[in-house]
Amino acid sequence: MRYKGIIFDLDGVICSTDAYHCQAWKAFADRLGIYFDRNINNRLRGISRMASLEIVLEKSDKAYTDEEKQAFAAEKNGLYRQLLGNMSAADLSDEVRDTLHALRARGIKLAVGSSSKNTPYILERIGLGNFFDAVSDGNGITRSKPDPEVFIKAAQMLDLEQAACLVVEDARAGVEAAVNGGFDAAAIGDAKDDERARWHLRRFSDLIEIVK
Ligand code: B16
Ligand code: MG
Repeated sequence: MRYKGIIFDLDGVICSTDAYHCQAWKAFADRLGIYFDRNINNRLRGISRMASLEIVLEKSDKAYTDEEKQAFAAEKNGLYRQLLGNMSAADLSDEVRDTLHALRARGIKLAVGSSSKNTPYILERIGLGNFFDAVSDGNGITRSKPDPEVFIKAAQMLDLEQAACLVVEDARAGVEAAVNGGFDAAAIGDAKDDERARWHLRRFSDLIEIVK
């Protein structure tokens, strides 16, 4: 077996909450009259809430205090949580569910490695609250992707060396984090053409072929 463990990014890999992040940032930016588009949104993939806010505010000509920024981050998170509240097990695709079970059946340990502080809530909503062997997320790290901390912690929780784990990512910052940490990366979605990744997934189920 090529890999003993797989560490999955959450937003944009396991589920489509990346679209909800985008919707929430757009609503926030519109309220403040700040320009926001898809390219800006793609720069927010994988990075922390506060770092995302700084990028969104680049298009504003106003200077904001730290207190205002904390309130903005809370506002965006409130909008995002409202969208998450409508999620259910139906928001986990059959393809992702079947692939996860097939990987587990091969004896591969499975973990989440996400920058999101909402990870436990999202996993609960989509019916994966108790599924993963380890969950490393934004609540347990001090440095955001492209720092590899979140993935290194996940590998430690799985009791595996980095070289024995594959990281699956939709963010360029996440692919960079994986490579920085000594992991192989499988890129999907927005990051699928990132040349730093060892594998380029057309679809999530391609993982089954990779681990053979
Ligand atoms: P939160 P991932 C990341 O999750 C998102 O891609 C990124 O857009 C977001 O800013 C970050 O989580 C923090 O999320 O505000 O929920 O704590 O892609 O690493 O699973
Ligand atoms: Mg992601």
